[in-house]
Amino acid sequence: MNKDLKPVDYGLEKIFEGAQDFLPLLGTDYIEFYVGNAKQAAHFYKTAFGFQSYAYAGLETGLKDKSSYVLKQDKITLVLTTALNSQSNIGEHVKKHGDGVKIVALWVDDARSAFEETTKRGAKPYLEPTVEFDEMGEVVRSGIYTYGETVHLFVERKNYKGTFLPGYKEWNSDYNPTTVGLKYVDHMVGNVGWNEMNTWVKWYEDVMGFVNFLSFDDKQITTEYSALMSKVMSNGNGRIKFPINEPAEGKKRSQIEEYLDFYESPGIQHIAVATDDITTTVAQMRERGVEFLSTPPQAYYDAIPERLKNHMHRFKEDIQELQKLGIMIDADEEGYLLQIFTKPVEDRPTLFFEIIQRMGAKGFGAGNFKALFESIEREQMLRGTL
Ligand code: TYF
Ligand code: FE
Repeated sequence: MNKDLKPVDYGLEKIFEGAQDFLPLLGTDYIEFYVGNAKQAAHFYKTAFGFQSYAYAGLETGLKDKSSYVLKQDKITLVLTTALNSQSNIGEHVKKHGDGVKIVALWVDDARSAFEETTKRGAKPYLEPTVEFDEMGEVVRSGIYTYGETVHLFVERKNYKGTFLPGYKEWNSDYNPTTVGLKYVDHMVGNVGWNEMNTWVKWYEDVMGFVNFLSFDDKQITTEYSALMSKVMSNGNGRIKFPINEPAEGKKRSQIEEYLDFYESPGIQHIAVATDDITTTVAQMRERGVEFLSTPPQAYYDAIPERLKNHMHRFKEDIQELQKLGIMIDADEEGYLLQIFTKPVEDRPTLFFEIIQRMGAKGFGAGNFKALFESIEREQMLRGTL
C-alpha cells in the first residue's frame, strides 16, 4: 500500500485566479444507473467490484414505481434503479439505451444557487430545487441536463444526518463480500456526437465554469484503424474532471461511433475509479469475475523501462506482476500512473470502468492510448463492429 497517496494538485488555481467560482463543487456525490434489473445489478457490483450494501428504496419503503439499491465503497456511491411498471420513464430509458448512467450527482453547499447560476447561463432544467426531509434532516436537490439524456444533479446535504437520502432505509444485507480497495471517482468520460466535442467544451465552460486543461487530437489518438478526439474539462478545485470524446474519421469505425450506435445517443462512456494498490485491487477483481481488456503485447512491457527512464528512481512496481495482471503504465513530468480498463459491463458495447492509481501523474495515460485502443479494436473485431 502506498501510504503517501495524496489528492492530485492540478495547479488550476493559476488558471482560475481572479475568477469567482459561481459553482463550487465539493466532489462527486453519487452515480445513478438506470438498469433492467436493479437487484441483480446490485449483486454484480457487490460480488465483482466489492461495493457494500448501504441503502434501499422500493415497494417495502412505500414506492410504487421503482426500486433503487445504493452501494458504497469508500467515497464512491452507486445507485442502481429499475422501473416497476411499463409506464415508467426509467423503463423507457433502459429500452433506448440499455443499462447506463442517467445521473452524475455533484455534491454542493447550495443546490438552489447551483440551479440558478447554471440555468441562467443556459442549462436546460431537469429538476427545480426540491427539498426532501425526514426525522434526520433535509436534503435539497436540483438538476440540469448535459449531453444526451444524461443529468447533473446538485445535492446539498449539509443539514442531513440520515442514510443516503430521505425516503431510503438502511440496507442491512446478509451477503457482504469484502471491498477491493476502490477509493474515489477520479474522472467520468462522456462520448458525444460527430463534431460536438467543442460545443460541449463550451457548455462546460459557460454553464458550469469549468476549464479545458488537456486536449488530445486525432493525430495523437489514432491506431491503424480508428481515431477519436478528447478534451478534459475540470472544475476549479480539480475534484471533478470530465473528459469529452468525439469520434474522428479513420480507416474503420471509431470505438466512439460504436458506442453512439449502441447507446443510441451521447452518454457516459467510462467511470475511472482510483485505488492506492492497483495490483491487489485488480487481482481480486479478476478472481471475482471482472473481465478486463486483453493485455498489451510483450513489446509494450519490454519498452516500459525506456519509456519510464526519468522516473525509474521512484518506480516501485514489479513490471512482471503488472504484465501478469494486464496493468498499463504511463508517465508525465510529475510522475507515473497505472491503469487498466474493463470490458463493457453490459451486453451493449457501451459503459466500462477504468481502475487507476496515480503516482504523481496528472495525465490520463496518453502514452497508453495506442495499446489501449488496439485492445479495444480486438474486442470490436470479435463483435464484428470494427
Ligand atoms: O479518460 C481518458 O482519457 C483515458 C483514455 O475511449 C481513454 O482513460 C480515452 C478515450 C477512450 C478510452 C480511454
Ligand atoms: Fe479515463
